[in-house]
Amino acid sequence: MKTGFDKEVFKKSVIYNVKSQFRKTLEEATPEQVYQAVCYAVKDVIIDEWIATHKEYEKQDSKTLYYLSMEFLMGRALGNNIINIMARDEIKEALDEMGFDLNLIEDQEPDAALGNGGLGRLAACFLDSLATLGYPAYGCGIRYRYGMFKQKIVDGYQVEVPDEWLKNGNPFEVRRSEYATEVKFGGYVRTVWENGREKFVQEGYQSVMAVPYDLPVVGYGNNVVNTLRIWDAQPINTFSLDAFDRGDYQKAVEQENLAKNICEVLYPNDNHYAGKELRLRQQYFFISASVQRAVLKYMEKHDDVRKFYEKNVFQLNDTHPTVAVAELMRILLDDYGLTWDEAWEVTTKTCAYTNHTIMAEALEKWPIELFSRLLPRIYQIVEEINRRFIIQIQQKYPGDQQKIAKMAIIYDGQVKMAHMAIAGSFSVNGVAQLHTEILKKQELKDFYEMMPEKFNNKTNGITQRRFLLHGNPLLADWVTSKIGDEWITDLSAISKLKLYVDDEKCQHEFMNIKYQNKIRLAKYIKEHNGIDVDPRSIFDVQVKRLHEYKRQLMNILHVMYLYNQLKDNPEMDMVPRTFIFGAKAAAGYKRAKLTIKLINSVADVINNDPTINGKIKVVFIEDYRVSNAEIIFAAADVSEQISTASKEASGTGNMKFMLNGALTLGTMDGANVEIVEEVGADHAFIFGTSSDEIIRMEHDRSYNPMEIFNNDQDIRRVLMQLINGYYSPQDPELFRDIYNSLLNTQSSDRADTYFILKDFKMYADAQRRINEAYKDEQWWARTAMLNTASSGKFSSDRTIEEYVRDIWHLEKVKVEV
Ligand code: DL6
Repeated sequence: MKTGFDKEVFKKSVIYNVKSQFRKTLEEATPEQVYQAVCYAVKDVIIDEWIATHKEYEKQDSKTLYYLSMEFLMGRALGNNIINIMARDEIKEALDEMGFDLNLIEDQEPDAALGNGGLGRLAACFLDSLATLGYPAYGCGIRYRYGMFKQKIVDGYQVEVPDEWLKNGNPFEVRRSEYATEVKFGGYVRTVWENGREKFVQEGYQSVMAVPYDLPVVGYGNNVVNTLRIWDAQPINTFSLDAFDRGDYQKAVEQENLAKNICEVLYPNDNHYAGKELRLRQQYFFISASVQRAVLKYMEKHDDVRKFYEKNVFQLNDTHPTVAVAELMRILLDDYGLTWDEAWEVTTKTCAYTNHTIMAEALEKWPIELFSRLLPRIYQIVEEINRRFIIQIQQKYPGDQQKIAKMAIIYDGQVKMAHMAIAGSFSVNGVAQLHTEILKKQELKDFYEMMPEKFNNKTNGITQRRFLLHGNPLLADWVTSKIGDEWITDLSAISKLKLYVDDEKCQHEFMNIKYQNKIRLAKYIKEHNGIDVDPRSIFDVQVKRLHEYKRQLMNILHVMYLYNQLKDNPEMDMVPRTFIFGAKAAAGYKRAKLTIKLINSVADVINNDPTINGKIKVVFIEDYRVSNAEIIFAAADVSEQISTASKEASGTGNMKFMLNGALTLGTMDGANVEIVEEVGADHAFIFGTSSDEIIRMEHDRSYNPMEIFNNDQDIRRVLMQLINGYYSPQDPELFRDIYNSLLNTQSSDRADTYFILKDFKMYADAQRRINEAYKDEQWWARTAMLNTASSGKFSSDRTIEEYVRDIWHLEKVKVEV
């Protein structure tokens, strides 16, 4: 525990908060009210450190990172904050003495689900690491009123329910109305001459007020508290008198609605771009506010905006915040009167871009008509950036029109955000070695060839403080008892566990903890799904967003195949297996939603078949999110990372499973490659077609799944069960689309776009190897321990240090309270 935490003061604070917030005594308060009161008491502890941190940053005039992201998938704050102020034991004790269970209180908190999946959770892990390492940083995003939808499963189908996470307020946030900033949309640009200079004035626009809410991001045990700043939109003048006076009622209503709509909801698409006008509004809204504020803050203490980049760096989390390039240019040109070259130098020394996907459907391209109507001044600037960029291309590749067609920022009636991000940034990074290589050799080849110095790799990471220390307290305590607690802030130290992997007693302890965690998950499944699962069975888990490239379909087809084998041969030698799925599908993604229905239909048949003696169970965990993920990772034996090679940029779930001692069953894709490198190929189950081979087959279109279907009766049997009503007797046609997707060419797409049939038998073989390996208890225990012990590389602390070293160049700051 850190000094300075006073249990008795804390208790009084909780009692006082219940009284002042809810006019109740502790006995009368609901669990939710007690939760709020506890949060306010914790906030009291944090707030002094928060103030002190920012004072220190100011004193040192530190260079600051702005991590610009449409998504921050933070999960719950209370448990994490308590851990990071190092007061968990004391607070638990204090609450015990008051008659409350800390775990139940933590369960009152809604997840802050301001993100879809990997990209948003990565941003949250990065914030945790930045604060823990003591680097000055802001996360900048949107305060969506509704975050990622809640998923209900009704009759096997996904139903989306709005996520009212702010219903009871957010105790940790602080509204900073003093930093409210105007953001302008639409209108037109008038050119005026002033003192012999051309000036651009936006007129006839609509505007909204961006109001920031700050959330504390608490570093682990170091007094550092950084800020996640999320912006809310408010009308400038609600029903402004002006508008009424002129009878312009319509305009006043429009302003009000514009503000209301902007922050209403997170677009629930992962790796898919929907091209909606409101999305572009959201992007410009939070970027304009964040960039304006960053420049103003800098100018409070400095007088030369030309040196802005010396003290500030903007990391663009995918292309979503790319409009920052043009917005910074606008501010420098129009508000500070810099020349184009001066402004461009500042901008390209400030911005850096991370690419998170090669999926074509995720690439953002905005129609010129929409972009220029919504952001007329910004569009002018983008046109000029494009004009100059094309000149550069022409100089490098004289006469090569193809290069311009492939690389221009504006082309074919569209503004291409990735191209602008690359042109406007000094660094472009992928998120795992393989991904970065694919970017360089395939997807961004032309850009790499023209400016190789910008490209670099930063393999993703995860915070061990949430995904081991908080999510798996039994294992965390055990690890600490063996090797001390250094791993909490330096995960490379976890390799010291390697000393114990051959120690039988340790193996036993390790597997016993896994067993306890499996009991915890089994209880959760019983409560939430009403299904009994046997904690002695292999817990084989695939939890992540539902997307065809992630191949949940291959997993469930394999379950169907295994079930067929078991039906044919009930005595088959098989370790009981519980296949656990958790996944949200984008609301409009029909095939993904049908896959959820398929999983649940298969579960219904198999779980209710007494003839297989419970050897297979299938569970679909409803509403997969950060808070239940922590319980799931801790309990997994097998981590399914089975994307089509080349498609998963990195993956981060794979790292969370590894840290918690699960063995990877995966393709050589994303960060799986590096996981295997760390733990050794003998300690993971790797299968499938290589990324080179996949890319080759995509190019020469040589792959024909029908051949496999015709020649393999096991596969044919499984696929026929999709269309003969085996799992949908009421509606045999229900899964026809899935069947078709595997065998029939779909519009422009090849059949079986994600090579499921191609990899199927290799996958089944890897599954068989798992079955055999699990029987050797000692081998499994040793390998599970070895996975935990080899996970050091995958801390987001390591990732952040690499960003700092190669891109951000920040200085660590010490905060004394
Ligand atoms: O980099 C974080 C995460 C990767 O681990 C996943 O592999 C990748 O799919 C994900 N990408 C996205 C892309 N969204 N968009 N655009 O979420 O990023």
